[in-house]
Amino acid sequence: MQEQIPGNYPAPDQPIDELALAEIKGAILAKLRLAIGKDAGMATRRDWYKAAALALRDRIVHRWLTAEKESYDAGSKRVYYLSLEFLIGRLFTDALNNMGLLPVFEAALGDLGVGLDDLRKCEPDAALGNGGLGRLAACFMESMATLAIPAIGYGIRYDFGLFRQIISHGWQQEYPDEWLSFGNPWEFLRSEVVYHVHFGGFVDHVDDRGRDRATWRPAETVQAVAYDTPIVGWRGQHVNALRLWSARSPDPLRLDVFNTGDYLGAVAEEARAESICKFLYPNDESPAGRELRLRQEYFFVSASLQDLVKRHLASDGQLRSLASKVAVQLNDTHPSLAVTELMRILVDLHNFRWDEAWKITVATLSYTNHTLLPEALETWPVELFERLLPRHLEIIYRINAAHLALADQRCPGDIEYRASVSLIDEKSGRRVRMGQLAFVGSHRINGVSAMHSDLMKETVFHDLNHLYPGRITNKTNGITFRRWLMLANPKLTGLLREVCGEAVLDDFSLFQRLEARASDNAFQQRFREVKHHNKLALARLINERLGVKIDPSALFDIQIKRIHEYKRQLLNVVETVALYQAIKDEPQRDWVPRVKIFAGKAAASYRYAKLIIKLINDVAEVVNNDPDVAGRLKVVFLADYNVSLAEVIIPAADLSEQISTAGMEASGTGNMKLALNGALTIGTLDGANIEIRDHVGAENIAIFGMEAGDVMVRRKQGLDATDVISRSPRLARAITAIESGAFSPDDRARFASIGHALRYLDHYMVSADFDSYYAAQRSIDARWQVVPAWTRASILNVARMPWFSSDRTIREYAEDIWNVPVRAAAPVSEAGAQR
Ligand code: T68
Repeated sequence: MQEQIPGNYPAPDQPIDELALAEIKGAILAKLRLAIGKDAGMATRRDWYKAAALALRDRIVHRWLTAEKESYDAGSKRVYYLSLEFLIGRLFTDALNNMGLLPVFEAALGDLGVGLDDLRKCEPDAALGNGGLGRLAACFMESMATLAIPAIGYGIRYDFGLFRQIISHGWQQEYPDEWLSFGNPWEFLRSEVVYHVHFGGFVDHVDDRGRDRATWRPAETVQAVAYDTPIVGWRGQHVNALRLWSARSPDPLRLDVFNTGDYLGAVAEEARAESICKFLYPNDESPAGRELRLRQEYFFVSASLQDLVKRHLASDGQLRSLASKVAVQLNDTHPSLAVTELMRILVDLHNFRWDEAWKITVATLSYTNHTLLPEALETWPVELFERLLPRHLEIIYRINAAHLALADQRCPGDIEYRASVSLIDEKSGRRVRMGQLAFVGSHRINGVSAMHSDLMKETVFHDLNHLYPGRITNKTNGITFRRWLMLANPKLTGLLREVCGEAVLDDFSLFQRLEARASDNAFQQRFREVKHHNKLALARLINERLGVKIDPSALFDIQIKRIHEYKRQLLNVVETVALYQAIKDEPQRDWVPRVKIFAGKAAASYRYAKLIIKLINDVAEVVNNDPDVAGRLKVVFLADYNVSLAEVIIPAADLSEQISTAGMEASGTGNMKLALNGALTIGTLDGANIEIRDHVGAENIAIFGMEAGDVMVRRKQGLDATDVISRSPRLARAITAIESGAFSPDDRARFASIGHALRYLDHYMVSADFDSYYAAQRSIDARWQVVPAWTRASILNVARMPWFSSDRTIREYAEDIWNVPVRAAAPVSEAGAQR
């Protein structure tokens, strides 16, 4: 019998060690009694889940404390990843898998009469993020732990995460996400780790022997309390903390006010403080409540910087060396205030000279940009800054003065250049530009795909790039294969282990061994069986949730992501309508059976996106109930898309829809997850689709549509799509059906605005790209019918995706941006590697 090595991913045929099994059973039972206060007879599933999670957590904590101590003793440089979003999903099986304890826990729970899978589902998703940006932060946390980079993720512990989506009569409705209502077994409340965060008031200036000394006299103080969640890396060798801040008032109950009988007034301060961490902001928020957003941003930046400065002082005794021991990554502009806060800490609180403080700040910070869409670039009214963060505004002005002086040197007298690089936008009622602030205050600014990084240089940051050449760098996104392949798709993982060897779990480059088998009939058959198994699971889920029966041998055509005009779910729906009409015209033809599966949330205030959801559901209603297309076309919208639902959908996908208007999707990461699981991509030359094409080969992906340059040209020419519609009877007919109420007999004018937009305001080029997309879809139909060729392309997609591991991305950050050492490759035990 092979020894069970802790943290080793056991091979499928490896027997469970009896001693380990007994120990885990004992640990779970002890937790059930002592931490939950129940015995086995009384315990609910949720009690069992918590007991098992706590037993697992104990095992992680030992590694965690060891890793902490080692990195402190070694004086290692540390990475701090500041992000307002961490879209983690469930942690239980992720942590079990990385600890190599999945089989033994499964067996132990089985012996105790509970199913691991049932328990797994008791865990609510931690949905502290909107979409790609938040999920990227979660993948990065896992990869940093895997690569043994000492790191802390800093964010906010929102009481309510991203809203729960319910579809009622086809419309999206939002409900609060009460993810904490049954407690959270992963987190440690650090009651002793509390920082004061200030707002408002005014600034005093005194002349201290020729040096201006500023003292901020804030009007309001909020406390930030730390909650730590351990994030364990692959094989459990290293554990990092995700530290999330919760807000509370230093004065939770005003007894004097309470005693006058004003009970609400007595807790008003507490309510105001707590509102900071009450809920996650949706990404397309309305102006109402935006002040709260700025408060959130400063709250978590200030607490995080105080924490890391304290840590650094404890080990180094002075701040001069900060940049050699600390790398702070700003995940988008939401933590941009770190530039001003670090300057304030150094200059106001630690008496640094301005110029030296500035050098330290720039050398410490770096910034990741995730979007070029002008409407998504953060700016704040100067007036709001003045009111909320008066000292920070002064600091911004001073940074800007030096920065504009440099601009004047570079381009003397060029007013436009000056205006374009300025930290203050003077055009739309003075506003602070957070992107410019983050750029100027960082030594590296990265985009998230090759094309996006190039566009950064050409568009939004063109002039800043000219002023600070060499700062912009590209770091193409990645995804963690542990969650998106091993956990989500154990059967495909099994095949990979068999064909590529056990070492494939540690060295993804071994995926290439699949290539030799890509045309092998017997292997193809097994590969298809895996896909079929995953499709059956998704079909079951769709039937349970929607009562819609789908054929698991149909082509599963998947578009899962936030609902946004630029992501063009509308293009997909219009094509669905055209296909529906075509099938009805010629019902006898040999149509490829397709199931169009959509999932995604629209921001609550984004009315047009919500109308698109309604359209998808209205089209589904008509199509799914039309006997003329039965067996050929089904349309499904799955509600409440989240990480856990993605884990079921992705392994079942045949076709991945990555159809954004070229130039608008910074990278995409769903595209990588789907291709890794063997879906072929139909996509535009946008974001990381381009790099996916380069890796999988142009013959194994379906590219269509305008390129980013064409889009810009067409925009300049005007958006009216009458010309393209008049040349495409198919498109004209689909639009007419939609706008005239063919899918909304109860309200024929419901989609008139969509028809209007498609005809005259084709900003996202849905009409302009339609014919090309329709043709690409029909070529997919043709390919699907040649089963061996399709299977081969699907296998080659899997085989050629290793580069998109977030381990590769994090290695690049570590080398080019953070300057921290990285473990060469996760150590593989002999037992693990040689099987
Ligand atoms: C996404 N951005 C990009 N933003 O759209 C996607 N925005 O192309 C990319 O792959 C991903 O980031 C990771 O780099 C977002 O997800 C947001 O969620 C967001 C949130 C708040 C405010 C603005």
